[in-house]
Amino acid sequence: MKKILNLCLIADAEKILLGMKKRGWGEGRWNGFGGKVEEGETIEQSAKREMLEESGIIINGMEERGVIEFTYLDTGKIMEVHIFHVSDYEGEPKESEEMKPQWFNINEIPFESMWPDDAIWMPMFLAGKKFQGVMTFQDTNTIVSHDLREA
Ligand code: 8OG
Repeated sequence: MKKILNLCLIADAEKILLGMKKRGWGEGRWNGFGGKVEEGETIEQSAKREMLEESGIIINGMEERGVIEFTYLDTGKIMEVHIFHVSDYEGEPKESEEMKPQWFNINEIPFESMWPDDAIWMPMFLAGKKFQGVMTFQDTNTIVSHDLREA
């Protein structure tokens, strides 16, 4: 069954906030903040909830930039991830049980320690473009095919 998830990124021309995932899916990788959409929630509500739970930050303004459907051939998992750009927020990032936040210079994004697809879509995200795509993974480390286009 397809799961719907959100992914929230605070970024401007100089810096981006990432968190080191401390446990579970994506453990050991730098990523934005987010998780599964729960029953009764809109995708935006779930994005705000996850951002607050994982980083202590309250989102005041956000824009959906992209949707990517991921298929993992080894497990049969299908995940639709809605990617948001957070433009207005309150609070300072705080470490949570799931994430250790850190600001990165926009020219020093640690792609080698991130999901391998991030290097593919992040340039469009950072350029303020809207995009949609599909990515097929053999397992969590290996992309076998992808199709990403501006929406
Ligand atoms: O609740 P949970 O920690 O399982 O949520 C997973 C988070 O990871 C969610 O925000 C969606 C995000 N995510 C994936 N796959 C990928 C990916 O390939 N790249 C990035 N950057 N994030 C991903 O599930």
